[in-house]
Amino acid sequence: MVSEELKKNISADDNFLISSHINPDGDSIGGMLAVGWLLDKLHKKYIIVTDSPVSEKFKYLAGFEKIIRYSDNLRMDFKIKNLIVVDSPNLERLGKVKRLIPEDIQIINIDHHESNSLFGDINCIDLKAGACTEIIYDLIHSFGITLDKNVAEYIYTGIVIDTGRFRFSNTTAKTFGISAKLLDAGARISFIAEWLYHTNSIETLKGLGFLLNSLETANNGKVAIVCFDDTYLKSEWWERVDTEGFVNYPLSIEDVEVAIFLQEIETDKVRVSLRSKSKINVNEIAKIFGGGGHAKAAGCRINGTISDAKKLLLQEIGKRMN
Ligand SMILES: [Mn+2]
Repeated sequence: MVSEELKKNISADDNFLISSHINPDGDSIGGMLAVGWLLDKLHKKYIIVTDSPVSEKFKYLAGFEKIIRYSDNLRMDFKIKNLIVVDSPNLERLGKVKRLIPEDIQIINIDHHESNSLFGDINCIDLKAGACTEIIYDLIHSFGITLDKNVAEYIYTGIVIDTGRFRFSNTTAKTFGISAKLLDAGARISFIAEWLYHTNSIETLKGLGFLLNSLETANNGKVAIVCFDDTYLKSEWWERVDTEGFVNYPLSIEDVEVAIFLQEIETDKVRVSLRSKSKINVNEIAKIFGGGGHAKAAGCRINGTISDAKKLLLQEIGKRMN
């Protein structure tokens, strides 16, 4: 349910900063744009800033270019009074965007992560929501504003990405109910499916081949690990690889319960994606390393080499498996 307090503050106050977690996914991107769309309707000023670049994959969303990547020279022509955070369990996950937050700001926290630390002055958390954009759908609905094609696609994108195309257990009857309304409002569902799931760059496929070559298992075949190491980083095409969904390949192996995807983002800094089929809560593991997420999908960053990260993660997973 959307609280009256949230509604009141969004309509009363001016000047918003909208952000989401580092390496924003479809739910973050769709969610930020949907909040921006609502603020436009309410004639508010806002700016959307993220720590990391947004994947070109989502460029079909109208106004995609409104999402600005953080830089130290970023100048705003208005003073921000409110921060709306979408899809982030805590403020640390905003990365460098944290530097833009003044002391006296009001924080509005819209999220569906189990691990959410309730960091907002107003917390709008719905753990049952398949995607944050479902919560934003309710918010827009509470204002009685009619959806158009653009916002329908923002919301739909969040839902398709976070529910794994309506397959994960977070998919509810409400998810389908909202999706029906989005279809009515003009969301191009078959175009989006074709673009998100059946269109790849050659670099992405080369990257996937490279990644699958590194596949190994541990814990009697219950953990599968894939990684991108230095050699990959030295290729001149790796930046054009879209790694979204790669971690699902090792997870698809029969008997594998947990999949680990390691990517050395810079020397001695490893980006970790964790997926679980059910028994092991990977959110708990990611939290140990300062990350977070959901029970079945989580991420974190570990300082060290790929093999350091592997050892640390296998230790933690091992403790929970035995
Ligand atoms: Mn989400």
